[in-house]
Amino acid sequence: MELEKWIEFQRLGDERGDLVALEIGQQQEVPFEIKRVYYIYRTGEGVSRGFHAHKTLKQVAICISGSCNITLDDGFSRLDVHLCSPTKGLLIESFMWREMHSFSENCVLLVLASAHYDESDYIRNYEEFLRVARGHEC
Ligand code: T46
Repeated sequence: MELEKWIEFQRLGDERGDLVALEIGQQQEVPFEIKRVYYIYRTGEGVSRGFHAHKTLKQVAICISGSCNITLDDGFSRLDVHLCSPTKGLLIESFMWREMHSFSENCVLLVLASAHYDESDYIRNYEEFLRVARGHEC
């Protein structure tokens, strides 16, 4: 499976600065209907987050300020991806283990999600993830 999938958003900038519009229901670039938006900010120095996969949820993560790294793992290979652009969204598919590291002090990570929050959709145990992801792939 290709781990790194990016979506480019149009920058509607002018001499005053930049603007990106994400219209719910109109956003052709996002390959799912956006049901939820959340953002992660004020992450402490050295703090890592994530360490889970989702059974069905698809997401697009956009670093709208600062930078962070996301490690993606499909159960077969791992890739560290650097996010630092408000016009580039990282598509995170279901059955993809993710870890977020190296948040800059000013990092704001905006996430578009395909479903409402549901704790039962999370796989938080890595060994369980490997079993499911490898079985899922075959
Ligand atoms: C993901 C990565 C990129 C809610 O109540 N509603 C929500 O929509 C979310 C996202 C979280 N929460 C609660 C659940 C926890 O009590 O907020 C708390 C922190 O969530 P969590 O520990 O899952 O946060 P992260 O940063 O580890 O993971 C989050 C998303 O949960 C996850 O889906 O892919 O960001």
